[in-house]
Amino acid sequence: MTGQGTGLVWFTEYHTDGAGLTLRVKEQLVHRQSPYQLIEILDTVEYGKLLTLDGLVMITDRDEHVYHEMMTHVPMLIHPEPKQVLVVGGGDGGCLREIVKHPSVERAVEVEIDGDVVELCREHFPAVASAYSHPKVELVVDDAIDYLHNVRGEFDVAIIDGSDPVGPAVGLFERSFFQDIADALKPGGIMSCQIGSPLYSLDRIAATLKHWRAVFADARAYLAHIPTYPSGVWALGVASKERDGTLRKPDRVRYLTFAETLRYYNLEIHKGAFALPEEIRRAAAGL
Ligand code: SPD
Repeated sequence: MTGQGTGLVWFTEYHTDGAGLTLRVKEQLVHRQSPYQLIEILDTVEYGKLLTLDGLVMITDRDEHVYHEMMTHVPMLIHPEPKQVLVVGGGDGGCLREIVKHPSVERAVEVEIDGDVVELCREHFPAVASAYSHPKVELVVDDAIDYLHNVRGEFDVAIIDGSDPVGPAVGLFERSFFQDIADALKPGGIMSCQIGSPLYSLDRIAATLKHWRAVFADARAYLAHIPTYPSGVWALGVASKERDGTLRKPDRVRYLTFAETLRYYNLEIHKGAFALPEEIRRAAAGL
């Protein structure tokens, strides 16, 4: 944080040597070095509470719903009947909150490496972390790379909600990890994953989709507008174990059971999110 001497305190996440996002801070609530990363929670003037890991924005009160609804409902409504769901990372609990809205879900397992993130989010973001007390949710505090070694054909949907590829999340962008995810999925299984900024990380988007195509039968990128993430537009993606018209249309009937709880996702957004600007489409297609 900077500017203490001026009476105004600001947080900046630097996106490149010449650009960043700056938010005015009311109060620092948490500054904790866990065994894995620096966890900070700040109360900001414009975006409410902000969670950062190693100085990178993870969630804010104001726009976390966009990310969590798009990471969750896109794969969950593509799959015909998701019962067993895996979340990798996601220690704030936002994806779990969205997953348990689906009546078909029998069990949602979250594997998060850093128990301190979960503990602090339960205290400071209770509305985001609300599903940790849900009876269908199991929290495993472990390295997902180790956890997945013994998991075969268990899950219908896997949501990879890691941080950016620095620190403990580096391994979550490697091909071998995606192979482990594919192995952990049942036939017909669907994965979603956050990829990066199309403006700053187009190469990473291309490389990630290439890994997915080597491991899954089908893969597509989509976009969401997340104001506090670098460049404000974020690339996510889905991959499928089958090439059967998968990554097919969302299930309208199931969507209607929780539509009134949503603030960003709807069926038009689902369809439109896969319409990619030309250079992103080419990168995602490996052209
Ligand atoms: N640079 C932002 C990438 C953040 C991805 N994960 C956010 C965690 C929210 N549950």
